[in-house]
Amino acid sequence: MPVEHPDPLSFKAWLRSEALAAGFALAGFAPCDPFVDEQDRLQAWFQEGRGTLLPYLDPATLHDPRALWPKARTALVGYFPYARPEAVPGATPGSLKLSRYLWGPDYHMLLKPRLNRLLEAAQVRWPDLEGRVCVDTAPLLERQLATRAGLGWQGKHTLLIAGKGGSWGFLGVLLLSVELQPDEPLLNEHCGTCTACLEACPTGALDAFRLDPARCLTTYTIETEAEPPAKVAGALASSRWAAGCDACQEVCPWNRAPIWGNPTLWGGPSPLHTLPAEALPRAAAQWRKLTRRTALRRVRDRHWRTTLGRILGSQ
Ligand code: B12
Ligand code: SF4
Ligand code: SF4
Repeated sequence: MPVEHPDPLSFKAWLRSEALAAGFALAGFAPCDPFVDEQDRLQAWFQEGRGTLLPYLDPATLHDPRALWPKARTALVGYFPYARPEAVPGATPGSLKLSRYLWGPDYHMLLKPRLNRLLEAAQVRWPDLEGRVCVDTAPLLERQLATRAGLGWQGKHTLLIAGKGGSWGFLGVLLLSVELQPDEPLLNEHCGTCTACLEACPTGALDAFRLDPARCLTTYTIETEAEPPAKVAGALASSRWAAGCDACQEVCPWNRAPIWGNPTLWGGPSPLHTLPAEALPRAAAQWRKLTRRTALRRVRDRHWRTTLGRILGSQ
């Protein structure tokens, strides 16, 4: 007997409403065709050595979602807000700045199970449906997919701005083996003449729509323990961004009244956010205790100590 499929349009509407019910503030649909327009830009980006500190980014496959998974036809892209108005890095006098995205639980752990459950429920409705969940770690141009799905545009700081919803949100992608009608992509960016993020970046890592990871503070505080160049090390010490960095988003006018994260998920400050810098823990056991169940656990205690040493001097 042939397998019965639901009407694709009502299936798509159901998928979107389930994604929203799972905590995504926005969800859109994009085709998984290669990003032909990005190919030259990608090539230039890698030729300039921008990927050197991020060896997991593969220029040969990044432009094509089907290089990651050949069955991919449609991408459901979700935007999951995380910032809270009361979570302001460095608000307590003397404290260091820890990026907003690290204040709560590890987002991989939050988004992946939600998308996996959505896939399982979808497979019940569409019997031979296959899917792949991608949150951050897959070689996939998530922000470009989000733009294609109509969620927003890549600002000059390169992050996805969901219009008035701002940019304080994670992206999660569910690749599906079925072709569903795509949403209208956003064809234009809305940064206009603004250059606030380029000017606010403590290290000069940004030029319009392009970031140099070898100068971004997030690279040195999260991704690698490699020694930053002197100028970046100076900016790290003076800006006091000790884990991640929000400087380019804090100044963005689109973040004036953003979509805020759910308060029950993204809690208030821990001692790591309020202690004076000199009193912050350096011992591994203390670090592990204070970072339990938070995204900060991804930073190894040795790396944390190195960063503290770089900011405070290694006394
Ligand atoms: C590697 C990576 C990093 C690297 C490099 C960042 C980068 N911009 O590429 C580092 C470690 C620096 C980093 C930092 C951060 N990251 Co990060 N990161 C990623 C990751 C894993 C891959 C990104 C990637 O593929 N980069 C490759 C380059 C080539 O892509 P690109 O910057 O878009 O480059 C294109 C543009 O420059 C364009 N271009 C070039 N010239 C021109 C000219 C014009 C006119 C235009 C329009 C475009 C254009 O062409 C290039 C090629 O397509 C993604 C997850 C994912 N799989 O997508 C998360 C991701 C981008 N990161 C995220 C976050 C939250 C951050 C931080 C905010 C964390 C923090 N607070 O510290 C910072 C922000 C720094 C910043 N301003 O981007 C979120 C962003 C959510 C959002 N709203 O957009 C993502 C999507 C993770 C997630 N799943 O939520 N990250
Ligand atoms: S995250 Fe910080 S260092 Fe990196 S580009 Fe943005 S402002 Fe610059
Ligand atoms: S600060 Fe200005 S230029 Fe930068 S992303 Fe926001 S609107 Fe665009």
